[in-house]
Amino acid sequence: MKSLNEYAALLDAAAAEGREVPQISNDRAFTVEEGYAIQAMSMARRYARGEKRVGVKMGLTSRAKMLQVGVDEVVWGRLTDAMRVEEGGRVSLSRYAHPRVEPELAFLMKAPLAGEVSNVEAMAAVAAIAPAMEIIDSRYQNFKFTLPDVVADNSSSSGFVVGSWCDPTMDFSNLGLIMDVDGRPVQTGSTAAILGHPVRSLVAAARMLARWGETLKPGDIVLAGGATAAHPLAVGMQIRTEFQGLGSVSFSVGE
Ligand code: OOG
Ligand code: MG
Repeated sequence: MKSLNEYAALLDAAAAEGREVPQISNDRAFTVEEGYAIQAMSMARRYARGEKRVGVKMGLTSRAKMLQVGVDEVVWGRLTDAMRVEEGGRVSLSRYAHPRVEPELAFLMKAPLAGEVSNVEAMAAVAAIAPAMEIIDSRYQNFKFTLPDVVADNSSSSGFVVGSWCDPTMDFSNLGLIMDVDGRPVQTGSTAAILGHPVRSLVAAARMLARWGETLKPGDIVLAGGATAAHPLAVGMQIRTEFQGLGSVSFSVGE
């Protein structure tokens, strides 16, 4: 049986090289708490290589996402500068194992936020919101995992692209969205799919991070979680998501 730190090293190397590893849960039983401990150790390796934490991602905040991966608990992970994809930019498929893309709403923080907070307190700490997409790439074979597995794997985080920042005082509780590939819609939905209102994902972030001694800081980006099921990426695709009232965000996929 490997130590938690050995699993962290394994997942970190798999993420860096874009390849698959067996599920930890095939090897041994472990708890969600141990999953977060592995995540922290694996991310510490990235920070040691010079990557900077730029925010966090929430995951499994919509029913569509929970059903797609068969895990029904909200999770979180860390975002680094190396995961950032330029708006309208191109990603290289060879960097990933089996990437998927999903429409997300992004928050930009202007004040610290931690612990038990109300929706109103959470929004008071938000500078802006933006249309966004996340590229998820589970490091596990066949994109299959248990709750502790996915938590250990930084909740499948791999890349994210954020569109133009918008006024957060608008009502973003139920904005329609369409994600298309080469001009054809592949997913449609609403921001209401995110826990009924995306602000609840931010409230959950503040609470969940605090358990691990982390806080949201000014300048942090928070991804609220996929509003629809994720779509597999392939070379040559042009991906674009349009959010009602927020504009659009796009990127393309190269070799
Ligand atoms: C787990 C990460 C979930 C989301 O937005 O729901 C996630 C996965 O689906 O691999 O990022
Ligand atoms: Mg996501």
